[in-house]
Amino acid sequence: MEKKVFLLVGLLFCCIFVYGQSAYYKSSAEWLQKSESCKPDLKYKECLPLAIVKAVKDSTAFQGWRMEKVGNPDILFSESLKSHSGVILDFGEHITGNLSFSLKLLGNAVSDAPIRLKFTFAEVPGELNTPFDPYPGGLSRAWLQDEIITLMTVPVSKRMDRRVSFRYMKIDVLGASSFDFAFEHISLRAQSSVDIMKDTNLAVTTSPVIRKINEVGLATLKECMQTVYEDGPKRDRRLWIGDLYLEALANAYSYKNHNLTKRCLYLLAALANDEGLLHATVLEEPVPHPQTGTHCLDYSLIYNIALLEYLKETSDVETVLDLWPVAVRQIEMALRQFSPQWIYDMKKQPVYWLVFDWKDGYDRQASMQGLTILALNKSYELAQIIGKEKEVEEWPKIAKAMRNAARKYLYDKKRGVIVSGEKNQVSYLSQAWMILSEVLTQKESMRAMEHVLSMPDACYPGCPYGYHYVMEALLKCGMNDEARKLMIDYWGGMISKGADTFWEVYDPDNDALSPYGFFPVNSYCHAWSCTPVYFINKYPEVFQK
Ligand code: RAM
Repeated sequence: MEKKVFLLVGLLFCCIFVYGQSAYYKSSAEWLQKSESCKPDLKYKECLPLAIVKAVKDSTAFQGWRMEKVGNPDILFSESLKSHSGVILDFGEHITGNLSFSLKLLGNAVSDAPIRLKFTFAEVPGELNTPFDPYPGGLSRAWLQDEIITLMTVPVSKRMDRRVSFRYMKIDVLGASSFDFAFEHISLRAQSSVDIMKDTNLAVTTSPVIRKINEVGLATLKECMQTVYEDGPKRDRRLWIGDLYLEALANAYSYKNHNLTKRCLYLLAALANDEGLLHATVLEEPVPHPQTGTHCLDYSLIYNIALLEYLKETSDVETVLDLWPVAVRQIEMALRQFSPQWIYDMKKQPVYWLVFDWKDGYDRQASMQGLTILALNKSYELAQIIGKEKEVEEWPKIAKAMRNAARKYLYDKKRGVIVSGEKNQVSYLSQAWMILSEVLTQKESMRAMEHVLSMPDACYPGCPYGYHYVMEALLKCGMNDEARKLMIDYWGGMISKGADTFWEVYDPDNDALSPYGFFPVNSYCHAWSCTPVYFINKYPEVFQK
């Protein structure tokens, strides 16, 4: 009963927030309610530490560190914690939740002073072995998972308020007097909105490496499926449109929790800005709200594609009819950014943030041209399914004009590649987006991809998010062997370096790469990296043979 009242009050606040924003869509408040009604219940599991490990410096290991098993956690229940300060516990898998522990006195000890403990949680070994301070990163220092707790007396039981995400946990005793104490209990209450799947009934012919990639992808997705599709359970712990799209694709081939997708689509729509433009990211707490001012025009268009995929998976026309005005508006907003020649104008005000990939120096113009064409085509397909194509009959014509413009201004016919920006940059992603949007014919697509893959100085992606679209493009132009190789080299490469969930950022040649100036703050269980699950299960003829 109490919970119900609390929820109702919360929802009321949200509605006030939505109305207070002078909502562009008149149904915003209703959409927020629909989103809330799809909020999943979380499933919980008690997890215990499996081993004591020690960090070993190893230049051949990922980020220079690996863990080695040195003992059994049992000793922490009988021996003084003071003699084990700095101990590292391995929980054996990536988990997300709240830590609980209780401490007891040893022998005849009497507690006579407070104790001070520091817990550091890490997704990967390097994170535990790189000093956090002085903090050089661009994002909040508080994302790093080190927590200092002062306990006034022992025996004591404690549940940590902060939800953490990790595999390894280090405990330092920062302050204690002469009395001895040990753990009586320590566990993590792990949470997710789904129960882990380890397999998706892959064909018996599937190679062990692809099986392992599928398994790690499933674990990554499970960790990110909380009460929304989070981008990363350690950081940023919120819904981003790009991550939602890729998670929903993988979900459709695994957990099939389509209600979570529905919740996220409604939530984003309800929190659009006063022009109807979606925020790239929204947060659930303390009440659902957008990260005001954060708009990524590529993500706005990806929303439409996600909506179409949702419809194809669920046949839920009712939801799509509700959200159709949102899709129309995202297209309108994108079209405003084009030149009279139908080329995406990177300088036109307002200049929008375009994500596509975290990669320094990557020119996004051609990618945006390609994505807009694709979004026009997919949104038109959506219109046809729900009987709205009359409303938007000019879209195919605009898409055609953009395609012609792309071929005229962005296609270097001689070399057979798409170029982007003032410096005519050749990148993997410029090719990928022009292939996905069918600006290039099948033959031209293969030529462009072959060219870029063999070009040592081509701009390659920095993230699994970017590589997702490269994979899609390879499969679209029939380069199945190359797609398989890319999956094994790239996602398999993370596994060879010790990944048990896939990382936000991965460049095989630079373990320390970070968009935030400090690799420990990267997310090492990241939603947008889970899509091998989608590829492996959607294309069994390529990946399961
Ligand atoms: C970061 C995260 C997230 C991504 C945005 C654009 O915060 O990596 O996944 O969607 O950037």
